[in-house]
Amino acid sequence: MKPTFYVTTPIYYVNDVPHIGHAYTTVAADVLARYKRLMGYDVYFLTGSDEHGQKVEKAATTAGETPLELADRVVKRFQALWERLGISHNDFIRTTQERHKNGVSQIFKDIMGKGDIYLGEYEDWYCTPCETFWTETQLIDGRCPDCNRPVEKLKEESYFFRMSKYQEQLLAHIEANPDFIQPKSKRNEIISFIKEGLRDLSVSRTTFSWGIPVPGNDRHIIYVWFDALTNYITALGYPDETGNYGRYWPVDVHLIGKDILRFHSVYWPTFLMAAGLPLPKKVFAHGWWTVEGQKMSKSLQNVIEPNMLIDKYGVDAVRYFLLREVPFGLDGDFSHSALVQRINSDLANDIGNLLSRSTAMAVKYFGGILPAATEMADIDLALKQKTEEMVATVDKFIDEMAFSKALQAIWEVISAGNKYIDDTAPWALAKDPANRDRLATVMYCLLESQRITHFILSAFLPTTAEKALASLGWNEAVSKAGMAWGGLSAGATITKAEALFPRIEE
Ligand code: ME8
Repeated sequence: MKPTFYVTTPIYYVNDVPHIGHAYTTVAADVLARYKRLMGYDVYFLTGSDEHGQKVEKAATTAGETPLELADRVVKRFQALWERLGISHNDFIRTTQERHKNGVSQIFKDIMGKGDIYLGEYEDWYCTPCETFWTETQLIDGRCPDCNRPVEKLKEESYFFRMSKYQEQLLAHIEANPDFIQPKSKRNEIISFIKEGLRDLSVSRTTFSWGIPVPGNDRHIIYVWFDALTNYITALGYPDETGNYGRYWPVDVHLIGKDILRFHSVYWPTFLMAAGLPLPKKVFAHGWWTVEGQKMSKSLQNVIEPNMLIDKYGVDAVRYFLLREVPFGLDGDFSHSALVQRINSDLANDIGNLLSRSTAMAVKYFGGILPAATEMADIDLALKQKTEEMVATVDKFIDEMAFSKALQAIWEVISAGNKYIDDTAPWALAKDPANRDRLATVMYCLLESQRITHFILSAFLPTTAEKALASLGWNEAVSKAGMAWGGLSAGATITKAEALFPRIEE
């Protein structure tokens, strides 16, 4: 049986349209999913939409729609974008689906049955846009500490989750599992937060109606984060534990932005503890994108729309830039000039040129029929070794979610390929028929190194890799074996590759 790998993105709110931040997390999860499939895993990749709560209700009122009409309309934009971006998710969960609503009610009831959800009364400062209550001391200058907007005092009857009860158990879990929360700096922040003391959490609202009612008391709506987080198991069919839930839970990694780490590393694990379910293996919080040095916001009108970038630069250039430009886990800045720079140097120049030069020579010198390698010289063995080492390095970096380092390692092999051409000078070898065997070996090594490179790159740049592999005459089924040197067989048909990435003149 194949080992399993379950990866998720946040489920995005439908009161906002998709932008580069949403694309970022989703592309990263896609790379992970595609890579693990290459490595022979049985992968389940989940994304979806968060459709309940006051924010969506308000946005719908403003738009003159019902919340469901709004959700139906906006969810299509997310789904269309994922299609364009080549996202290979196995499932898309919407929190308005019956499977989700049933699962959430069931878990809420289970935890209530165990006495860890109880009815009480709440009075505190509430930030409507963030749907979060804050204590007096958490406010900054009387405003929401997350978004800096005004808060209002709210008093309501509420169900509470006994989160305080799980403080020590959660801390012990974090201590015992150093990789549970990543990156490390974020883990330390969460540990400090928990040590300040966990209060019981209000998990129902009576101030609006768009959501899942509390079982047995439908004056109350289940708190949107309780509802949303549970998607990670309702999508697997929970409470039915036999199917996908039994197969894929606990999740290998929840990929999220740093804005929602507390929900994923404090609330969610304690809900699961209360329900008696296993905890996620890893929660990884990546950094935040700004745009040309500024926070992305509707009011600044600087929100980067991924469709517009894809139209202009192509899907793989966008995927590449997002994961190459900024180390995963750190904050980054989006700028058009940086994107154009990456496209022209890394894509058009390095990888694109290498493939078109190499395939053109194979066509010119061998009529497009891949020759066999005969005797390998040191320089050939060095290229082979570099390629093989890259495969191992990439594996390690991907396990660490170090996508930019993985790409860097791949690009080192691409540079080595370009240098190999300069050093071996195939055009000089071609002048003398006595060098025919030598030329054959050079061509084989050059093309095989790129075959492996594009094979592994298919996780990052699926459209480009498919074109490249086709021109390298490689059309075998995807399997881990494809990473090994020697995959290309003599006699394969090589066709001259078109420019993979046109240069951008601006
Ligand atoms: O928080 N930089 O949904 P959301 C990087 N529904 N990533 C960004 C980003 C930016 N500037 N802006 C958004 C929610 N993101 C909840 C989640 S999960 C059970 C419920 C990405 O639509 C990043 O992944 O506000 C962030 O965590 C997510 O979008 C927030 O999406």
